Amino acid sequence: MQDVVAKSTERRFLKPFSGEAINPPPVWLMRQAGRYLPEYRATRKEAGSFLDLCYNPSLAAEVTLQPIRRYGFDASILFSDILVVPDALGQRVTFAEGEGPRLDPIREVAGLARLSLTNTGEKFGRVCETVSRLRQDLPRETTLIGFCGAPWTVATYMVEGRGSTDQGEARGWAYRDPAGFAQLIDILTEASIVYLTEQIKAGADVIQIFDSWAGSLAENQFQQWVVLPTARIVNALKSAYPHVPVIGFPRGAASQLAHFVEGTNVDGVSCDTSCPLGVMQMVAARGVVAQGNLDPLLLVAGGEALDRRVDEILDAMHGRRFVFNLGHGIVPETAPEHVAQLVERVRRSR
Ligand code: 1CP
Repeated sequence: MQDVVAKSTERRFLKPFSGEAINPPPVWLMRQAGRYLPEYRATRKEAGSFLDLCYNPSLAAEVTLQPIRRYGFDASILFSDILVVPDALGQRVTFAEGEGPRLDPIREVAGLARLSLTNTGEKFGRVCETVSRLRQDLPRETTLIGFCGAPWTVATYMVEGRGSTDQGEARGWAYRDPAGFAQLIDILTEASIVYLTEQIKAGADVIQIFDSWAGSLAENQFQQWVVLPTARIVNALKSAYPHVPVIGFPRGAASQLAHFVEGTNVDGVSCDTSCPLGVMQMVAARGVVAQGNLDPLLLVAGGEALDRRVDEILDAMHGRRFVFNLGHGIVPETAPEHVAQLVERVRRSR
């Protein structure tokens, strides 16, 4: 036990979460494993479909480690996808090449009969096997982040059957039949608690909850479908694992961040690109770690524009509880050298 504590205190990533602002700040990037890396594209080919890759512990661990080998990030995020949860619950998910996810949509309560938490064991087990391998294979100073999608965002894919621009079908169901929609959110909340608990048991040091479509909701709907289910997940994890930090990512909801922080009990908030640096400072002043928020397109552009914005973010967050990251995931067009430029710039800051 003492050894475990000694190891974890060496991890720089965890310092802002224990109240210690460090310079340079810890750095990792959302979608740091992915198509911008040639070695990812090679492994992806070998794996077959995208979900085959997510469920193959040896290959999923390999693609998780690729960006760590190249850049030595302070944190590594499990390679998987938020849509593993509906897939494991029994709603078949496919990824059409170049087209994103496809699901057979569930648009009313009767469709929920297709889902069952008791069937998730095998698929969750394969993902957790990846987590255990990673905890063995990662350098000991690298923090391992486990994750899931937030119930609201996962529900939008289950209801729409694909990615959408306005999440209209899900918002419509929530207005038309709030009690029925709440059943779907409850199933996802329960499944997320089980899934994240297993990831922590397998070796995840930190959890991030991705709510990519949180920004499409009205204030009262945000409270009901984002804040309350997230709070349930966070509090369930905290009652069993109080030392495991949980980061929320309510993308597009900068104007509701104070409310999100207060209502969910998260230890950190990942901030999207449109979130003002002043709001990130406010988050940090409340004793919560702010993470973010460089525009992923600046990482495509590179050059001086990239350096200038990295410096602005570092200056604004200097001496505060902060983790350097993007405002959203790395896009496939990104040159790997620009990622190296970014990491070096952050690491050389004082
Ligand atoms: O190989 C490929 O071409 C597949 C591309 C890809 C990758 C690399 C998808 C399909 N998922 C992932 C990995 C992934 N997804 C990770 C791995 C860890 C890392 O960050 O390196 C994570 C955390 C996710 C989370 C995820 N999946 C989110 C939340 C974050 C976000 O991007 O907003 C969402 C919304 C998804 C759904 C999804 N999976 C894949 C795609 C293309 C999408 C988006 C579909 C859409 O709405 O357009």
